[in-house]
Amino acid sequence: MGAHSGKVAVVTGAGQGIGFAIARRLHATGASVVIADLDAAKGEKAAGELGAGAQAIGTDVGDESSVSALFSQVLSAHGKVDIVVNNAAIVPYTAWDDVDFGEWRRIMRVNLDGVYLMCRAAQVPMREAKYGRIVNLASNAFFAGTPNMSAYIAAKGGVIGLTRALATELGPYNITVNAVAPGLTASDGVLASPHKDSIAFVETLQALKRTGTPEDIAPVVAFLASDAAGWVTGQTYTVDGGHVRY
Ligand code: 4PL
Repeated sequence: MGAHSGKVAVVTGAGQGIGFAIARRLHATGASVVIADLDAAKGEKAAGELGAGAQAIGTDVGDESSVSALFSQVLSAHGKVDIVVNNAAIVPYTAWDDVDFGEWRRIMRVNLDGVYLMCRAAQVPMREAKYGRIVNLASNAFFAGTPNMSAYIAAKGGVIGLTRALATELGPYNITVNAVAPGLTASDGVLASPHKDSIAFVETLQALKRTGTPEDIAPVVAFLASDAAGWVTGQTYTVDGGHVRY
């Protein structure tokens, strides 16, 4: 019996990177896992790697009807949703004054509106079941004010705020809402972006002198998504090798 056996979990952005590591962890500990990624082909490939008990549903978290279709499909396949992990995000690397309003909105749409839409849809079946575990991915960049990520940091601050607010709103229904704030992590997205060039410098700021990986993030998400975390809600756990401390 794993920590998530019999549970149904939806993980957004799980076609790669931190999301995939989370999906793999929840699957390994017994959950049926739905990989909700914008890139349907990548999602299918990820689900295929996990095997039985994993499926992919192409989803745009910033689109209300796409999110609604995701939950309809999950509910008709499984009859419930125990765990939702809101991981999908755009991770930009753009100087503040090169971000125009269209780019600002694009990042807000996915990174903040997407979390709102997913939480709003998730709480319907969770309320009915009087059980739910929602884990939102924030970032330690919210605490550090990391350069070249202004819209991302503003959105992640919104995610932390929404996490606190929804913990209050959904607590009476036995739904916990928490956030995990990774630091710079050697994810697929980071390794394909200019962020990879910050790895050596950020390591000098960390208490732990190595590069964080998606496998370092997944167990903390898995804990907050488990029955064992039933007395934890409204919190943000920073998982960054001791980069920021507060
Ligand atoms: C410290 O969340 O937290 C780069 C890229 N550096 O996405 C992040 C730091 C990045 C971060 C992040």
